Amino acid sequence: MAHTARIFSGIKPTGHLTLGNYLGAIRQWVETDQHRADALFCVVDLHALTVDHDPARVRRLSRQAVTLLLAAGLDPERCTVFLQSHVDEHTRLAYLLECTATDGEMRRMIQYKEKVAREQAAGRSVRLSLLTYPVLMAADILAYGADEVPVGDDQAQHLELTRDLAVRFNQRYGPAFTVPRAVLPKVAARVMDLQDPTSKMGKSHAESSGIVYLLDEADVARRKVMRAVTDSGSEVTYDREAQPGVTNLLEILAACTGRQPLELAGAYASYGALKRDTADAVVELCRPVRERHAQLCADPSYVDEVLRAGAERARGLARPTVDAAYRAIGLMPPA
Ligand code: AQP
Repeated sequence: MAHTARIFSGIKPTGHLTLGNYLGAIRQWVETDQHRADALFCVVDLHALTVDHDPARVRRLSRQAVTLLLAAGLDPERCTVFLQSHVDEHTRLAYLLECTATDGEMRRMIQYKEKVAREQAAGRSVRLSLLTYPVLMAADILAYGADEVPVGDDQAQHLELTRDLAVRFNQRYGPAFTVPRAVLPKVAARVMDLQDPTSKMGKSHAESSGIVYLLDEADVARRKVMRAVTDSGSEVTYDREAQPGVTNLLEILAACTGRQPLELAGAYASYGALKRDTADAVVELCRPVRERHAQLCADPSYVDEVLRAGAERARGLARPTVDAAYRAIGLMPPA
């Protein structure tokens, strides 16, 4: 019998979900992944605690993220949608993986270095969980025996670490884990900030004028795109080095319309027209998601039930794998 792929992917409730999250991840989950595989999609709330956070906001954003995933088209009849903190197996396994990873490899993580710099610049202390967070991410994936992990390219290094940990654990203690692989979206693997097109559009960034949130009103989203930073010169060329602003717009428009950025570059003679069409495309892309989100908010018990059923299924899948890893590493099972 053909093997059905198992897919795991997650999203952090560190801010309102963005166009980057949608084009780089959620859309592929909705359109492809939930139809072709046994897919688990997790709002990874524990990961939102690695930096300064407000408890009430994390709770609110967690519910909002789940609601938006359903609004975007994840179907709980087809896939498993759940909250990370509802399934204890993630943290249980993370400890075993902390005993597998080394201090040196954790400190080499690019995101860790970047975030340490950010926290220190803001005068905040660095939480230990910021260092160990990629191990928890590895546990998220390995607990489910996932073969594939759809991610944007910002997560590629963490995926490599997950693979290394799985291989190392299997070699030392016997075959406990499936070694997963990253699946990157073909276009819009990295949507950039509209005001700073050399950095990623990230939902946790404080400056929001270059970030389109999925729940932005149409006129707000339009204004953000129309005010996007473009580059010196006036020709529309697809060149990330020389024209990062224009290239970002071309990639967003391409991702929204299913066309190729290079082909679109040839179709525009001015930045203004490119911005207008990109703004229209973004507004039309987000509109149905926003409308469906409003409908779902009117029925919170539906979202609660999705989360309850999702956690139950996830627990059932993860527990045998994590129990087996506990035995393999040398821990005595309870009598
Ligand atoms: N700008 C982006 N372009 C393409 N894909 C993106 N993703 C995130 N941003 C972009 C993908 O969305 C999924 C969930 O992302 P996340 O919650 O892990 O990261 P975030 O939205 O970037 O949130 P933060 O808190 O702003 O992140 P950092 O940690 O960078 O501070 C992932 O598949 C991600 O690749």
